Amino acid sequence: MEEKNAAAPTAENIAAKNYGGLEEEYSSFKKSKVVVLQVPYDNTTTYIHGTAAGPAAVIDASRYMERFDDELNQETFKIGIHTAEPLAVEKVPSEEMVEKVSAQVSEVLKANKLPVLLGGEHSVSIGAVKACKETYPNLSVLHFDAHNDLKDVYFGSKLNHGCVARRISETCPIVQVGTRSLSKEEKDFIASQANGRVKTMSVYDILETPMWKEAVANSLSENVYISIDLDVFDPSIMPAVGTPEPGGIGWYEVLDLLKDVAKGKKIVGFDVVELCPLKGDVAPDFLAAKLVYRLLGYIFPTKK
Ligand SMILES: [Mn+2]
Repeated sequence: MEEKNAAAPTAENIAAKNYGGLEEEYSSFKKSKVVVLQVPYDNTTTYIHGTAAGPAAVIDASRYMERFDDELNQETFKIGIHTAEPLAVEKVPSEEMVEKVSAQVSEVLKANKLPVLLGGEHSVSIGAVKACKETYPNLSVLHFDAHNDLKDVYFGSKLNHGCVARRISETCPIVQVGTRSLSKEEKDFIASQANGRVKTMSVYDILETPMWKEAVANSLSENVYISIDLDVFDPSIMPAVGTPEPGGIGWYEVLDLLKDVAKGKKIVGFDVVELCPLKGDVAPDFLAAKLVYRLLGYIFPTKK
Protein backbone atom coordinates (compact mmCIF):
# COMPACT_ATOMS: atom_id res chain seq x y z
CA MET A 1 0.00 0.00 0.00
CA GLU A 2 1.24 3.42 -0.84
CA GLU A 3 2.08 5.44 2.25
CA LYS A 4 0.15 8.66 2.60
CA ASN A 5 2.21 11.79 2.53
CA ALA A 6 1.84 14.66 4.94
CA ALA A 7 1.07 17.14 2.24
CA ALA A 8 -0.37 20.58 2.81
CA PRO A 9 -3.84 20.52 4.37
CA THR A 10 -6.58 19.28 2.06
CA ALA A 11 -10.29 20.09 1.99
CA GLU A 12 -10.83 16.76 3.71
CA ASN A 13 -8.47 17.71 6.57
CA ILE A 14 -10.17 21.02 7.05
CA ALA A 15 -13.58 19.36 7.12
CA ALA A 16 -12.49 17.07 9.95
CA LYS A 17 -13.39 18.75 13.21
CA ASN A 18 -10.48 17.35 15.20
CA TYR A 19 -7.01 18.51 16.20
CA GLY A 20 -4.84 18.50 13.08
CA GLY A 21 -7.76 17.73 10.78
CA LEU A 22 -6.76 14.09 10.90
CA GLU A 23 -8.31 11.15 9.11
CA GLU A 24 -9.77 8.27 11.12
CA GLU A 25 -6.55 6.32 10.61
CA TYR A 26 -4.62 8.87 12.67
CA SER A 27 -7.32 10.02 15.05
CA SER A 28 -9.31 7.05 16.33
CA PHE A 29 -9.07 6.63 20.09
CA LYS A 30 -7.78 3.11 19.70
CA LYS A 31 -4.87 3.92 17.41
CA SER A 32 -3.84 7.20 19.06
CA LYS A 33 -1.01 7.75 21.55
CA VAL A 34 -2.40 11.17 22.38
CA VAL A 35 -5.85 12.34 23.47
CA VAL A 36 -6.74 16.02 23.21
CA LEU A 37 -9.25 17.10 25.85
CA GLN A 38 -11.15 20.34 25.41
CA VAL A 39 -12.12 22.15 28.60
CA PRO A 40 -14.03 25.32 27.65
CA TYR A 41 -14.23 26.65 31.20
CA ASP A 42 -14.33 30.37 31.97
CA ASN A 43 -15.98 31.06 35.31
CA THR A 44 -13.39 32.66 37.58
CA THR A 45 -11.66 34.87 35.01
CA THR A 46 -11.12 38.29 36.57
CA TYR A 47 -10.37 40.67 33.70
CA ILE A 48 -11.09 39.85 30.03
CA HIS A 49 -13.47 36.93 29.49
CA GLY A 50 -13.50 34.59 26.52
CA THR A 51 -11.23 31.63 27.30
CA ALA A 52 -14.21 29.28 26.90
CA ALA A 53 -13.72 29.77 23.16
CA GLY A 54 -10.04 28.77 23.42
CA PRO A 55 -10.21 25.03 22.70
CA ALA A 56 -12.32 25.44 19.56
CA ALA A 57 -9.99 28.16 18.24
CA VAL A 58 -6.93 25.91 18.72
CA ILE A 59 -8.66 23.00 16.97
CA ASP A 60 -9.75 25.32 14.15
CA ALA A 61 -6.25 26.68 13.59
CA SER A 62 -4.62 23.26 13.88
CA ARG A 63 -6.47 21.99 10.81
CA TYR A 64 -4.58 24.47 8.65
CA MET A 65 -1.12 23.61 10.01
CA GLU A 66 1.44 21.78 7.95
CA ARG A 67 1.52 18.28 9.33
CA PHE A 68 5.18 17.84 8.53
CA ASP A 69 7.32 19.27 11.34
CA ASP A 70 10.18 21.13 9.72
CA GLU A 71 12.26 21.47 12.89
CA LEU A 72 12.05 17.80 13.77
CA ASN A 73 11.92 16.48 10.22
CA GLN A 74 9.06 14.17 11.11
CA GLU A 75 5.36 13.58 10.61
CA THR A 76 4.27 13.72 14.22
CA PHE A 77 0.58 13.11 13.46
CA LYS A 78 1.36 9.49 12.65
CA ILE A 79 1.57 8.73 16.39
CA GLY A 80 -2.23 9.20 16.33
CA ILE A 81 -3.94 12.17 17.95
CA HIS A 82 -7.49 11.64 19.10
CA THR A 83 -9.70 14.62 19.93
CA ALA A 84 -12.36 14.02 22.58
CA GLU A 85 -15.65 15.89 22.60
CA PRO A 86 -15.50 19.10 24.68
CA LEU A 87 -16.20 18.54 28.36
CA ALA A 88 -19.62 19.82 29.40
CA VAL A 89 -18.37 22.17 32.09
CA GLU A 90 -19.37 25.60 30.91
CA LYS A 91 -21.70 26.54 33.73
CA VAL A 92 -20.66 24.17 36.52
CA PRO A 93 -18.99 25.26 39.79
CA SER A 94 -15.20 25.00 39.93
CA GLU A 95 -15.21 21.96 42.24
CA GLU A 96 -17.31 19.99 39.77
CA MET A 97 -15.18 21.06 36.81
CA VAL A 98 -12.00 19.94 38.62
CA GLU A 99 -13.56 16.52 39.33
CA LYS A 100 -14.74 16.11 35.74
CA VAL A 101 -11.32 16.98 34.35
CA SER A 102 -9.63 14.66 36.81
CA ALA A 103 -11.93 11.76 35.85
CA GLN A 104 -11.36 12.26 32.14
CA VAL A 105 -7.59 12.56 32.50
CA SER A 106 -7.58 9.36 34.60
CA GLU A 107 -9.40 7.54 31.79
CA VAL A 108 -6.79 8.66 29.28
CA LEU A 109 -3.91 7.64 31.54
CA LYS A 110 -5.53 4.25 32.19
CA ALA A 111 -5.62 3.68 28.43
CA ASN A 112 -1.86 4.41 28.44
CA LYS A 113 -2.21 7.55 26.34
CA LEU A 114 -0.92 11.07 26.79
CA PRO A 115 -3.55 13.62 27.88
CA VAL A 116 -3.32 17.08 26.31
CA LEU A 117 -5.71 19.66 27.71
CA LEU A 118 -6.86 22.76 25.90
CA GLY A 119 -8.29 25.47 28.16
CA GLY A 120 -10.25 27.30 29.18
CA GLU A 121 -9.01 29.17 32.18
CA HIS A 122 -6.03 27.95 34.14
CA SER A 123 -7.99 26.25 36.91
CA VAL A 124 -8.55 23.33 34.49
CA SER A 125 -4.98 22.22 35.35
CA ILE A 126 -5.83 21.38 38.97
CA GLY A 127 -7.83 18.24 38.14
CA ALA A 128 -5.32 17.13 35.53
CA VAL A 129 -2.41 17.30 37.97
CA LYS A 130 -4.44 15.46 40.58
CA ALA A 131 -5.11 12.59 38.16
CA CYS A 132 -1.48 12.45 36.97
CA LYS A 133 -0.23 12.34 40.55
CA GLU A 134 -2.40 9.28 41.26
CA THR A 135 -0.78 7.43 38.34
CA TYR A 136 2.74 8.86 38.68
CA PRO A 137 3.74 9.35 42.34
CA ASN A 138 7.12 10.91 41.49
CA LEU A 139 5.50 13.85 39.73
CA SER A 140 6.48 17.49 39.45
CA VAL A 141 4.88 20.29 37.45
CA LEU A 142 6.61 22.64 35.04
CA HIS A 143 4.47 25.78 35.01
CA PHE A 144 4.84 28.51 32.38
CA ASP A 145 3.04 31.71 33.31
CA ALA A 146 3.33 35.48 33.58
CA HIS A 147 1.64 35.15 36.96
CA ASN A 148 2.68 33.10 39.95
CA ASP A 149 -0.91 32.04 40.68
CA LEU A 150 0.04 31.41 44.31
CA LYS A 151 -2.88 33.15 46.00
CA ASP A 152 -4.51 30.99 48.66
CA VAL A 153 -7.96 32.45 47.98
CA TYR A 154 -8.92 34.85 45.19
CA PHE A 155 -12.32 36.45 44.66
CA GLY A 156 -13.63 34.16 47.38
CA SER A 157 -12.52 30.92 45.73
CA LYS A 158 -9.65 28.51 46.38
CA LEU A 159 -10.06 27.22 42.82
CA ASN A 160 -9.78 30.62 41.15
CA HIS A 161 -7.33 30.80 38.23
CA GLY A 162 -5.13 32.97 40.48
CA CYS A 163 -4.75 30.08 42.96
CA VAL A 164 -3.76 27.31 40.55
CA ALA A 165 -0.08 26.99 41.43
CA ARG A 166 -0.86 27.16 45.15
CA ARG A 167 -3.33 24.24 44.80
CA ILE A 168 -0.88 22.28 42.62
CA SER A 169 1.89 22.82 45.19
CA GLU A 170 -0.32 21.02 47.72
CA THR A 171 -0.22 17.99 45.42
CA CYS A 172 3.38 18.00 44.16
CA PRO A 173 6.44 20.23 43.63
CA ILE A 174 6.09 22.94 41.00
CA VAL A 175 8.67 24.92 39.04
CA GLN A 176 7.46 28.23 37.62
CA VAL A 177 8.98 29.87 34.55
CA GLY A 178 8.60 33.33 33.04
CA THR A 179 6.68 34.93 35.89
CA ARG A 180 6.59 38.71 36.22
CA SER A 181 3.50 39.69 38.20
CA LEU A 182 2.57 38.79 41.76
CA SER A 183 1.25 40.21 44.99
CA LYS A 184 3.30 40.96 48.10
CA GLU A 185 1.61 37.97 49.78
CA GLU A 186 2.70 35.64 46.98
CA LYS A 187 6.26 36.95 47.16
CA ASP A 188 6.27 36.32 50.91
CA PHE A 189 4.83 32.84 50.37
CA ILE A 190 7.67 31.91 47.99
CA ALA A 191 10.26 33.24 50.44
CA SER A 192 8.72 31.55 53.45
CA GLN A 193 8.24 28.00 52.21
CA ALA A 194 10.02 25.60 54.48
CA ASN A 195 9.66 22.62 52.14
CA GLY A 196 10.70 24.45 48.96
CA ARG A 197 7.84 22.97 46.94
CA VAL A 198 7.55 26.04 44.75
CA LYS A 199 10.60 27.07 42.75
CA THR A 200 10.40 30.17 40.61
CA MET A 201 12.42 31.22 37.56
CA SER A 202 10.97 34.66 36.96
CA VAL A 203 11.88 36.72 33.89
CA TYR A 204 14.27 38.64 36.15
CA ASP A 205 15.96 35.39 37.21
CA ILE A 206 16.18 34.34 33.55
CA LEU A 207 17.95 37.59 32.65
CA GLU A 208 20.52 36.97 35.40
CA THR A 209 21.00 33.22 34.92
CA PRO A 210 22.80 32.17 31.73
CA MET A 211 22.10 28.46 32.46
CA TRP A 212 18.46 29.01 33.39
CA LYS A 213 17.10 26.17 31.26
CA GLU A 214 19.44 23.66 32.87
CA ALA A 215 18.50 24.99 36.31
CA VAL A 216 14.80 24.50 35.55
CA ALA A 217 15.27 21.02 34.08
CA ASN A 218 17.40 19.97 37.07
CA SER A 219 14.67 21.08 39.49
CA LEU A 220 12.14 18.64 38.02
CA SER A 221 11.48 15.07 39.13
CA GLU A 222 11.44 12.06 36.82
CA ASN A 223 7.79 12.42 35.78
CA VAL A 224 6.67 15.85 34.65
CA TYR A 225 3.31 17.44 33.90
CA ILE A 226 3.60 20.69 31.93
CA SER A 227 1.12 23.54 32.29
CA ILE A 228 1.45 26.39 29.82
CA ASP A 229 -0.48 29.57 30.50
CA LEU A 230 -0.10 31.34 27.16
CA ASP A 231 0.42 34.69 28.90
CA VAL A 232 3.99 33.53 29.61
CA PHE A 233 4.75 34.64 26.04
CA ASP A 234 5.35 38.26 25.29
CA PRO A 235 2.05 39.99 24.37
CA SER A 236 3.64 41.01 21.05
CA ILE A 237 3.26 37.39 19.88
CA MET A 238 0.49 36.35 22.28
CA PRO A 239 -1.98 39.20 22.78
CA ALA A 240 -4.96 36.79 23.00
CA VAL A 241 -4.96 36.28 26.77
CA GLY A 242 -7.18 37.58 29.53
CA THR A 243 -4.42 39.19 31.58
CA PRO A 244 -1.47 40.18 29.35
CA GLU A 245 1.79 41.28 30.97
CA PRO A 246 4.62 43.07 29.15
CA GLY A 247 8.11 41.61 29.00
CA GLY A 248 7.30 37.96 28.35
CA ILE A 249 9.52 35.26 26.94
CA GLY A 250 9.69 34.24 23.30
CA TRP A 251 8.71 31.30 21.13
CA TYR A 252 12.19 29.81 20.81
CA GLU A 253 12.99 30.22 24.49
CA VAL A 254 9.91 28.24 25.44
CA LEU A 255 10.59 25.61 22.78
CA ASP A 256 14.24 25.20 23.80
CA LEU A 257 13.27 24.54 27.39
CA LEU A 258 10.50 22.13 26.36
CA LYS A 259 12.96 20.27 24.13
CA ASP A 260 15.48 19.88 26.98
CA VAL A 261 12.82 18.70 29.41
CA ALA A 262 11.36 16.22 26.93
CA LYS A 263 14.84 14.74 26.40
CA GLY A 264 15.62 14.26 30.07
CA LYS A 265 12.24 13.53 31.67
CA LYS A 266 9.06 11.57 31.13
CA ILE A 267 6.29 14.03 30.23
CA VAL A 268 3.04 12.42 31.37
CA GLY A 269 0.63 15.10 30.21
CA PHE A 270 0.37 18.78 29.43
CA ASP A 271 -2.04 21.65 29.01
CA VAL A 272 -2.17 24.88 27.04
CA VAL A 273 -4.57 27.29 28.70
CA GLU A 274 -5.96 30.82 28.80
CA LEU A 275 -6.28 31.41 25.06
CA CYS A 276 -8.86 34.15 24.72
CA PRO A 277 -9.34 34.38 20.91
CA LEU A 278 -9.29 37.83 19.33
CA LYS A 279 -11.62 38.66 16.49
CA GLY A 280 -9.57 39.31 13.36
CA ASP A 281 -6.23 38.03 14.70
CA VAL A 282 -5.68 34.31 14.29
CA ALA A 283 -1.89 34.38 14.86
CA PRO A 284 -2.24 33.56 18.58
CA ASP A 285 -4.56 30.63 17.78
CA PHE A 286 -1.95 29.30 15.38
CA LEU A 287 0.78 29.77 17.97
CA ALA A 288 -1.17 27.68 20.46
CA ALA A 289 -1.97 24.99 17.87
CA LYS A 290 1.64 24.73 16.78
CA LEU A 291 2.96 24.77 20.33
CA VAL A 292 0.90 21.66 21.03
CA TYR A 293 2.18 19.99 17.86
CA ARG A 294 5.83 20.83 18.45
CA LEU A 295 5.72 19.63 22.03
CA LEU A 296 4.13 16.37 20.88
CA GLY A 297 7.04 16.05 18.46
CA TYR A 298 9.53 16.50 21.30
CA ILE A 299 7.72 13.91 23.41
CA PHE A 300 7.40 11.41 20.54
CA PRO A 301 10.52 11.72 18.38
CA THR A 302 10.26 9.35 15.45
CA LYS A 303 14.03 9.55 14.84
CA LYS A 304 16.69 8.78 17.43
MN1 LIG B 1 -1.30 33.84 33.83
